[in-house]
Amino acid sequence: MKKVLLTGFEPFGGDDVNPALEASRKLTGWTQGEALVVTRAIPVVFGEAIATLAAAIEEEKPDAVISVGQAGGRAHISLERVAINVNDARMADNAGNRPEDQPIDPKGPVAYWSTLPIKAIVRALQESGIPAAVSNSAGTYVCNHLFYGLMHYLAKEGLSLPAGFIHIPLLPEQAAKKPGQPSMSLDLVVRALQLAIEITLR
Ligand code: PCA
Repeated sequence: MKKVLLTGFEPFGGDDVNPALEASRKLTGWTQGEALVVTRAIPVVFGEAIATLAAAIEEEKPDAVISVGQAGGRAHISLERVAINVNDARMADNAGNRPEDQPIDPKGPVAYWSTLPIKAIVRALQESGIPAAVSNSAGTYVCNHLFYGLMHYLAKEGLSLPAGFIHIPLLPEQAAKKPGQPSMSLDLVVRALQLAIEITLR
């Protein structure tokens, strides 16, 4: 059995749900083939987000880590390619922090690549009828921050395991309050994450 740590962010920015948290809850304890999924909720707070994830990795000793966040405005599942060493918040996080133009770690490299098989996941999702694409920017808010923190932590600890970040669209009930915004059902998002997990462990 291989353990996959799947994380989902808490709600932020005035929303009362985050599809990433909802999807991760649905997948808690999911097993299929080689996979056992353990999950954690991640606060939308600079610094705390990375600390929460690092503690979870130490505790769970996973074979793979997939972090998930909401990306309003995106119509597809986004397999993030790269995490960059910057915090530049367009709005305050859930603790009121709003860093601008700051490095996440002044001594860290400029960027890290995802080590998930992003192209294979995109192909599998598309073949299953799920809109998906590679994304070349996870933004500069808490999602990119967590993604960078994840890859930096693994590098510093000398852990080479598949790890990366997936952005998902809003839920239909969120989009209903934001006319014109694309959305995706929770069932489809859950299916997409199951496929991503299966392909990552293959
Ligand atoms: N999305 C935000 C932070 C938390 C989340 O789910 C982002 O894309 O940075």
